[in-house]
Amino acid sequence: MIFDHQMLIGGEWVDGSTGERLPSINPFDQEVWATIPQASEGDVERALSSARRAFEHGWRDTKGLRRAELMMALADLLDDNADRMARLETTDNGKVIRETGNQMRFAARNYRFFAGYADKLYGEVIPLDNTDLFDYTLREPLGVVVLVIAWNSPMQLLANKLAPALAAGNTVVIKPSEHASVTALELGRLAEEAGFPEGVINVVTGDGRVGDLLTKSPGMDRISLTGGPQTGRIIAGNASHNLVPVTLELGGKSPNIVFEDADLERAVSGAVAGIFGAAGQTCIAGSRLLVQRSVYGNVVKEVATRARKIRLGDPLDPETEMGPVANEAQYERILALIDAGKEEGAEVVAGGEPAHGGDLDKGFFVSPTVFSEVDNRMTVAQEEIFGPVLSVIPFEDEDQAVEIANSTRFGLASGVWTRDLSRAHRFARSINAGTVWVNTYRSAAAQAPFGGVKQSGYGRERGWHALQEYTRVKNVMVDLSQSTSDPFSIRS
Ligand code: TXE
Repeated sequence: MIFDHQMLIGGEWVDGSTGERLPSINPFDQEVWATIPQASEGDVERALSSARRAFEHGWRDTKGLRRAELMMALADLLDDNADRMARLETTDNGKVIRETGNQMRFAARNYRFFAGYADKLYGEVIPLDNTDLFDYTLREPLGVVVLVIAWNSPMQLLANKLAPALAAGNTVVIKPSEHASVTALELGRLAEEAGFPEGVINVVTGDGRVGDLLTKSPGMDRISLTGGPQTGRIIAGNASHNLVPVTLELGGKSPNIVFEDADLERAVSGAVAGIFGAAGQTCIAGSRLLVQRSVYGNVVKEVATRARKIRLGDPLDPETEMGPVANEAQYERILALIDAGKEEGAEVVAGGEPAHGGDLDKGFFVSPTVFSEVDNRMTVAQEEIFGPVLSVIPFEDEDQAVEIANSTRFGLASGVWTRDLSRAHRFARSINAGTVWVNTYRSAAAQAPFGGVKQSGYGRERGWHALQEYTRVKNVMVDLSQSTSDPFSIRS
C-alpha cells in the first residue's frame, strides 16, 4: 500500500497546485511506500503568506505561557506517538528503530526545554552615562522563519529549529528533505491536535527547487538549514539577496582521538558507535579515528573485529544494529569513496564493499568499513562520506594529534579519549570544532549548544544560544528629564 501525503498550508491539507508527486523509497527494499507533493511557487508563496498572517494576527501577541502550553502538548503527543513515528521514520530513511525511537523522545525533550523559555524572554535595563535617559531592551521574535532539513534524522533536526523558533514567537514554513518527509508532515498533524493556530506551522514538500523558492522569497525573515555544504553555499547566497540571517548546520569530518593512556575498551566502543551508529549518516560521525602509534595496532584490530560483528538487517527489527544507507545516491557515493580509499593506498581491514546475503540484497546496504594506515591528506580523510566508513590515522604525540585533527575544512565535532585531565582540557582548547567530547562520543542534550565552525556552518542550535538565533534585540531609550534638549547635539 502506498500512502499519498498532503502538505500543510495555512491550516489546510492540500495536494499542491502542480499535481506532481515525488516517490518516497524505503531504502530497506527499494520499494515506493509513500508519495509527497512537489510544491509549486504558488504553494510556497501561500505557505509564507499564511505564516505571515498567523504571525501578525495572533501568534506574535500570544502569551508566552500559552505558547509553552501548546509546545508541552506537542511534546506529550510526540511521546505518545513515539513508536509510530519511529516506524515511519525508519521506513523512510532506514535508520534503525532502536535509534529513531529514542530520537522521538529526545525531540519531545527539546520541545519541553524550549517551552520553558517561552514566557521568560525578557530584555535588560542598561545603565547609561546620562542618568536622565532610561534605557532598556526588548527581545522580540523575527517573524516568519524557513526551516530546511535533511533526511538523516528529520524529527531531531526539526526539533533543533522548530522548538526555539516557536518558543520565541515566530511562525514557520518547514521544508523537509524529499527523501524523508513523512514524519515532518505527521508532526504537522500532531501540532494541529495540540491546538496550534492555523498558519503557525506550515509544511511544504518537494525537492531542492522548493527549498530554493522558499529561501529566495522576500516573504521571510530567517533561514535555518541542516544539509550538505553545497546547499549551504546556495542558501547563504539566497539569504544575502534579502539580507536575512541564516543558520547553517552542515557536514563534518570529525576527529575521534585515542591516546595511549585512554581506557581503550571504552575508546573502542566510542569509536565504533561514533561512526557506525546511524550507518555513519550523521553530521557528527567520528569518521576520522586518530590513534596514538603505541596502541594503534591493537585499536585497529579491535575496531575491525567489532565492525565485522555489527548486525545488519531490517531497520524495523529492534535487534538490528545497522540498517541500509538512506537512498541510492548515498549508496553510489559511499561506494565510490570507498574505491577512492583503496586506489589511494589505504588498507581495508573490514568491509570495503556492499553488504550482501538474504534481505540485504534488496536494500542499499554497505558493509561497515574500516581503513587503516590512512594519511590525513587522502580523500577518505578529507571528504565527508556520510556512510559507515572509518579512516584510522596514526599519530605520535599530542601536537601531531591536534595538527591532524584541525587539518580539515570542517569543524563540527571532535572526541578525545584520555585519562589525563590536563591533556583533555588542553585539547578542548586547541581543537577547532563546535563540540568537544571527552571520553564519550555522540552524546547530546537539549541544554548544550551545538553547531560548527569553518565549512561545518555557523550559528548554534539547542541550549539558550539557539533562542538568540530566533529573536532580535530592540533598544528603547526614554528621556526622563523635563528639559528641552539642544536639537543639534546627541544626548549621551
Ligand atoms: O543534502 P542536501 P543531500 C551531507 C552529506 C550528504 C550530502 C548531500 O555529505 O552526502 O550532504 O545530502 C534542500 N535550495 N549532509 O543531498 O541536498 C533539500 O531538498 C534550498 C550533511 O540529501 O543539502 C533538503 O531539504 N534547499 C547533513 C535539504 O536542502 C535545497 C545532512 C538538505 O539536502 C537546495 C544531510 C537548494 N538549492 C546531508 N538543494 C548534516 N549536516 O547532517 C537542496 N535543498
